[in-house]
Amino acid sequence: MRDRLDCAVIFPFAEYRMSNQETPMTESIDATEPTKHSGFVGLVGLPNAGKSTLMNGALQVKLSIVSNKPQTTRNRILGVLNAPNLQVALVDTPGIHRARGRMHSTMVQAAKDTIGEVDAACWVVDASWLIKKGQVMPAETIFSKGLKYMANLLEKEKNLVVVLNKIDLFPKHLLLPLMAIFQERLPQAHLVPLSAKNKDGLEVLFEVFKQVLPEGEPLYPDDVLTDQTERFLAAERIREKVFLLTNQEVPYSVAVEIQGFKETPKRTEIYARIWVEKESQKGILIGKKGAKIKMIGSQARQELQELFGRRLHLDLIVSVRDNWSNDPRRLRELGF
Ligand SMILES: Nc1nc2c(ncn2[C@@H]2O[C@H](COP(=O)(O)OP(=O)(O)OP(=O)(O)O)[C@@H](O)[C@H]2O)c(=O)[nH]1
Ligand SMILES: [Mg+2]
Repeated sequence: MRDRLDCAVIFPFAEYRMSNQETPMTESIDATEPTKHSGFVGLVGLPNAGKSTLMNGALQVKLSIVSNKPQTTRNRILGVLNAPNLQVALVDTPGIHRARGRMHSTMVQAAKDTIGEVDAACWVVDASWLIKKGQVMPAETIFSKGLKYMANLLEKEKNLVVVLNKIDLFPKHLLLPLMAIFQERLPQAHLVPLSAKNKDGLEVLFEVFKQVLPEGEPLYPDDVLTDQTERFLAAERIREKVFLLTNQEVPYSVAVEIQGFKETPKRTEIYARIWVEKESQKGILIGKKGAKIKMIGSQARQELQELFGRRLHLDLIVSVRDNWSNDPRRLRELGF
């Protein structure tokens, strides 16, 4: 696992493709070989739809953080999926929403930019939201507000997959009428109902990826998992625990900065600073007698030990930086 994580693959995709995908014109094609497909697929959609859960389920590794709160993912995260005759460079993106503040605008822009840069867009929809009182909502209600915006954004996409996610939450007989509504709005789309959480329907999704992606050899060696560093993954796992263990505005006011990452013969030592925007948030994050921050630290440490496959020491400090999420310089320093 460890060596798989240490790679760094640089965006933008187009440049990567040009330097890696040139096949000599003279190469002969063996007709008996099954056709291979590869390319970039952007996982896009509204917050909380299950994009990161889908990415993790497809990769069978927890790479992106997940929570029941919207706007969990803040960056584009590449995860390389290898299946028989298929390699998909999946790009998890922040949920597209009406952004307030500089950090959220940057997140939404990154998600929207992804659509234009990938070979195929995979729109992940929380289908359970479209069922009310045991019935599928009318099309005009479905395609109002956020889903209307997404459908408009994607209607010209030739290579479009629409994942109707969270099918474990409603009766199966509602799927056909729901699919008919999406097919009418986006006739070119391949529709795939699935449950990312239960990994139910992923095989069908992989077959659809073969249909929408170009023929070609894998873009990455098969031991490459992501473009993210261990430092980033560590910061994210800490942030996930903050999302899961705090409420209201606290998760949205938090950034995690790794200030030290040391390998010793016995263990990895990680020194992280959790930034908040107000003293009151610092108090909440630390909790009574430090109980909350201890819980965040111990849960993050356990998971990171598993992910990195070695013993880990995790040191967390909470500091206040007023309005960091609107400060362009701070945002750049924090990787936005
Ligand atoms: N029941 C059910 N829950 C799901 C499914 N997929 C995702 N979830 C839950 O939905 C919530 C949001 O999942 P995420 O994967 O974080 O959603 P996201 O689209 O990445 O959200 P953002 O990063 O905020 O844009 C979490 O609580 C998941 O456990 C599913 O198939 N079924
Ligand atoms: Mg996410």
